[in-house]
Amino acid sequence: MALHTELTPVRFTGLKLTKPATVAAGVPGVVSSMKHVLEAMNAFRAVKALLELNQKDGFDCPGCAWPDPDDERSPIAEYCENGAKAIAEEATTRKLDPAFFAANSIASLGALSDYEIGKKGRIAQPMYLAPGATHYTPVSWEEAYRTIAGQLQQLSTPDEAVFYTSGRTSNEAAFLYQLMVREYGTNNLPDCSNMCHESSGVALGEAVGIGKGSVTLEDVHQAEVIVILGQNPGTNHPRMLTALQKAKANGATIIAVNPLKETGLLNFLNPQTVKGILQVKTHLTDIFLQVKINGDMALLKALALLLLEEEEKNPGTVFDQSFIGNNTTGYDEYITHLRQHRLSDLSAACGITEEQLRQAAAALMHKQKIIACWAMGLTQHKNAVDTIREIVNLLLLKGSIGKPGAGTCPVRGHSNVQGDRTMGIYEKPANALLQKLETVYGFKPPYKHGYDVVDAIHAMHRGDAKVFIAMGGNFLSATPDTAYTAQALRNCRLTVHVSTKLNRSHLVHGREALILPCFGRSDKDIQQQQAQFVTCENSMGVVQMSKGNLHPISEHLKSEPVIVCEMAQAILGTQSKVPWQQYTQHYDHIRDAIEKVIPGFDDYNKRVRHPGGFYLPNGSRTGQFNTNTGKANFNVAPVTEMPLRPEEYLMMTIRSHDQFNTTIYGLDDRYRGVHHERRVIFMNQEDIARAGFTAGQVVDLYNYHGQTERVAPGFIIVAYDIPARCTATYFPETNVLVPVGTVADKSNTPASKSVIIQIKSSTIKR
Ligand SMILES: Nc1nc2c(c(=O)[nH]1)N[C@H]1C(S)=C(S)[C@@H](COP(=O)(O)OP(=O)(O)OC[C@H]3O[C@@H](n4cnc5c(=O)[nH]c(N)nc54)[C@H](O)[C@@H]3O)O[C@H]1N2
Ligand SMILES: Nc1nc2c(c(=O)[nH]1)N[C@H]1C(S)=C(S)[C@@H](COP(=O)(O)OP(=O)(O)OC[C@H]3O[C@@H](n4cnc5c(=O)[nH]c(N)nc54)[C@H](O)[C@@H]3O)O[C@H]1N2
Ligand SMILES: [Mo]
Repeated sequence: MALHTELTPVRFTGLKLTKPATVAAGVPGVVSSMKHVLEAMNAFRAVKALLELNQKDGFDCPGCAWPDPDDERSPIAEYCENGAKAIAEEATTRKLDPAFFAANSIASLGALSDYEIGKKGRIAQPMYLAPGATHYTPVSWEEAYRTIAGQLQQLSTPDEAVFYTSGRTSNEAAFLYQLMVREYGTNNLPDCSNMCHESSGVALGEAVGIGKGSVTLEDVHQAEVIVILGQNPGTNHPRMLTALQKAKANGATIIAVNPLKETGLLNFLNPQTVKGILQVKTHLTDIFLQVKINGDMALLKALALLLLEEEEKNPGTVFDQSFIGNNTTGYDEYITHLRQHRLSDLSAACGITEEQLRQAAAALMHKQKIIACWAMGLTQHKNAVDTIREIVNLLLLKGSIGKPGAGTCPVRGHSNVQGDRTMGIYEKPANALLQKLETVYGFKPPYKHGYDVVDAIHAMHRGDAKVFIAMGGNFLSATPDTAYTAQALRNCRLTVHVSTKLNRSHLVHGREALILPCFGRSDKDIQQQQAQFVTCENSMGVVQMSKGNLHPISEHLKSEPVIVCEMAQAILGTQSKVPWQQYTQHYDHIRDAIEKVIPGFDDYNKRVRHPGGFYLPNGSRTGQFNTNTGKANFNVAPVTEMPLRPEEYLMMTIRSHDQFNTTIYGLDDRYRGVHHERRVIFMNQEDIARAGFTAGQVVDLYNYHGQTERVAPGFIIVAYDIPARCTATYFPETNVLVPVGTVADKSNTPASKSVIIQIKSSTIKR
């Protein structure tokens, strides 16, 4: 059994359990965030950063993509506990200088946990790892660019290089990056979206003609019913709770669908209001449906079936027949399909009683302003695209899209993941974008589609891709099948990371490796004596400016746009048709270029300077469905169940309250009552007894997909309120178990929420 402890060290930190919390945020949230901030920097820098966070003339939170209020923003605290932690992590004054890298070998750093690695500090100058070397050494920016250009020029085709992007990259940097990559000659532009909301993008594109959500924040406030599926907003989008609170005040009903009774879905104490501080809590969820993992398809069909029953009894009272007739296709086929189902079967398949299903259907029955919100609990399954289309089916039956207070709300992850796509970071670009690049710049971009994340891992593993360049992120730890991905990266001739913080992808590297340190959101960016800002697009399609205000921790850092321009000049040389030099002088030039290439950015420089920014056009918001049929499309798809053998369980890999993806802020998961330990597996009490285990016991986790044994050793069993045969562990510790070969149909997203595992007692001691 290969343990790969350099990929995830196995060490227990001292588990303490408390009762799961029933109220989110409030004063404990404020205390927790201040603790993290003050550990990382002095109070002056902390106050300076937090005062500017998410203000109209400040910087965009590097945490999640939840939108800022269009109208009034709280002058002191337009952020959440986890946004403050994100800032603490980024704006830390600890730095990794050459002495640090001289004193710490790759092997010794690899033995640290992700939490320990992250706490080391910001990378302070470009670093190089020579072939066979054990330590990174300092390198000049020029030498680093020459190494990259040299390796890229030696490839037999540009398609042997892969250019990854994580979702913090600004619009400006993302636009330049795809421009460089396409002029170089490939569409190998995988991004974190491939592991995140790709299933939503595909489903919504097919169903309503745009891969983004349709609602605005004001719609959420006005909704009559909000259905939240597969999402844990209390931890991952805490400011969404404020919007839900407003909706509740306006009379909304909230239905939550989740295998876990997540605290943030239950009650909320808003720390930014007097009421919150005085402990007056808002009860959020009215109907809680504790679904089995991936039971959502059956659940959604059950709701549709119940609505159909009532519509047939009293025609025209439940479905919006005029909307359906005028704006949709495929209604008859869908209804015929729906009739083939029995409520009792659907109820068994999703694990929700018929009574509860009827209660939820009744809440939807005579309402039109319905919003569905979802995140990774839906997107990371084999049938994710069909499940999301089933959500749209339900909204279409009710005519609940393209009107105020109603529509689709896929809640995005990284703060600019949506903007990066808008800028053309996509392995399958539309021809229209490529033609535009050709007319504006006069080079011929490649039309052949490139690798997404999973394809890129396979290509590097086979040796078909030889150079890996990442604009942010932590590819090794974020991707599935960690041992397989590690081999893929190790097969490369060169791996390059443009990064703020040290992470495991720097330690599992190609023959040569480079780390290029860049500014984060909070850093002040001055070019040619002028303060620059960048722009980001949030989850609801609002483009805003973001301007850092903190003094960078090292004079060797560069901004992402400048790094791309300089790298492009080194790679493409004087042949390039792009005025890279000009783009580094003032970012307005980049935005002028974006305006010429990307639709919806007219008067970009002017409109983005307007406080609060501007909304991008969105057909599904206004009821114009730019699909293949010109209408919104119903979809017919079956309920699929994953058969489990008696010794097998389904595992979802989720986030704790103290992490941002692979960045581990702390070791607590306060709301779920788990403290000071991440190597835990949440199990149903009866499953524990049936398997002959006890809570607190240490077990090893196995996956056997495709005849490969994958093992994650050393996890402590925590008895938890979770449906039978369902388990949960934290990402990224269990990514070793996620088979690279189990992906969502059509979107190719790793099925990180439905991993089939076996659980065996371990020889490892607590
Ligand atoms: N603080 C913080 N904020 C973040 C992040 C972070 O790591 N930390 N990450 C950012 C990113 S990139 C993203 S994509 C988002 C992620 O935001 P979420 O999607 O909320 O994150 P996960 O922890 O993956 O949570 C998935 C939720 O879905 C539930 N779930 C799992 N499987 C199923 C299922 O089959 N059906 C249903 N109905 N529910 C299921 C889980 O119980 C859990 O509540 O958050 C963003 N914001
Ligand atoms: N098993 C499992 N796997 C998952 C998921 C899951 O739910 N379960 N979720 C998936 C999802 S939704 C996502 S989005 C991916 C995330 O995948 P990634 O986006 O690749 O991972 P992150 O952990 O967000 O990346 C963190 C690193 O980004 C760098 N960084 C931070 N800020 C900046 C910046 O401003 N500029 C630059 N250049 N670098 C910066 C730092 O060096 C930091 O170490 O993971 C996916 N993987
Ligand atoms: Mo994400």
